[in-house]
Amino acid sequence: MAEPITIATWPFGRTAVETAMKLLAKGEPALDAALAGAQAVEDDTSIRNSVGFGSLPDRLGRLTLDACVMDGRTLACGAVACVEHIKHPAALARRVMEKTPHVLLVGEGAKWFALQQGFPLEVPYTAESIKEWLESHPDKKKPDAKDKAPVRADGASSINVDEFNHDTVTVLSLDKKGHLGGVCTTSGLGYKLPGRVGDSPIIGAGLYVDDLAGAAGATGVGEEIIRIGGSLFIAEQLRAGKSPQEACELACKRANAASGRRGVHPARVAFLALDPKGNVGAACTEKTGFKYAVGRGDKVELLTAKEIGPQA
Ligand code: SD4
Repeated sequence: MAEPITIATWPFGRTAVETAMKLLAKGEPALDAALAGAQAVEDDTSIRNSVGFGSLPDRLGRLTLDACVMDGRTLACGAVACVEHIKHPAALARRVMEKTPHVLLVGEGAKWFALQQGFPLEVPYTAESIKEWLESHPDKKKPDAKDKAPVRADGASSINVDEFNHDTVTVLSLDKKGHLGGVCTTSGLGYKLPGRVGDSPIIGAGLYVDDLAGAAGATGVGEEIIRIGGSLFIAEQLRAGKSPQEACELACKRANAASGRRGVHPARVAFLALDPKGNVGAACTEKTGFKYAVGRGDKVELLTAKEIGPQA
């Protein structure tokens, strides 16, 4: 019997961890627990800029959500991207995994599948989210002298992913039977270009889970995470014998090296990992201020990830 454990990104990951740990204590499977945890965060509209409804929409004011799930026992996985009007994209991603031969459904197709599966269409906007979108729209703002990041076509440059601006919850759980499950759900970067999809619903980028190696997840600027296949990279490091901490640090080094080749410093990404024995690790690139929640037994703590600079 393994000691159950759950880890999740950012301080609001505590909500996910607390929810998941209650299910793991009852002997529920890791994927069920991680999904319930992620959905608790999707449901919490009080979390500013966070996952799910109430988050920051895209450049045109449309809120589109991305999510994926993966089961470490079988490598079964499912994902949805750029889906509108669906409150629980992670649950929808699980339906893609269980009810279709596919891995990823996007946009209108994902919405059509959601309707077919009985998901209601809902209005994702709140008075606060519309007001905030109007007031902070980057097209209205003069460039901030402090933000030296070059302007990029993906619109990511105007949004710094740091302690105060983040919106992805990645939840990794280990259940009593020693199986791993993971879920990632997000509204993506605020003010992204319409149609933009980040790392979060991409298996191997925002999430990868394999009982025979370990589980890994990501948050931060998705373009940088996709470029290095971040979560699969970490899983392969675990498979080769690295600890979760070493593997996350190596992924940050790789991300910094990759972004450096295009003159972007730092990469602004963060990773967390959990191995099948219950060891955890996390690391972020500089200025990301990445914190993560860890639950073991009935204790949940918030830890600060080690920052990896470009010289590391
Ligand atoms: C994305 N990785 O869409 C997400 C954003 C994020 O904290 O994690 N923000 O690129």
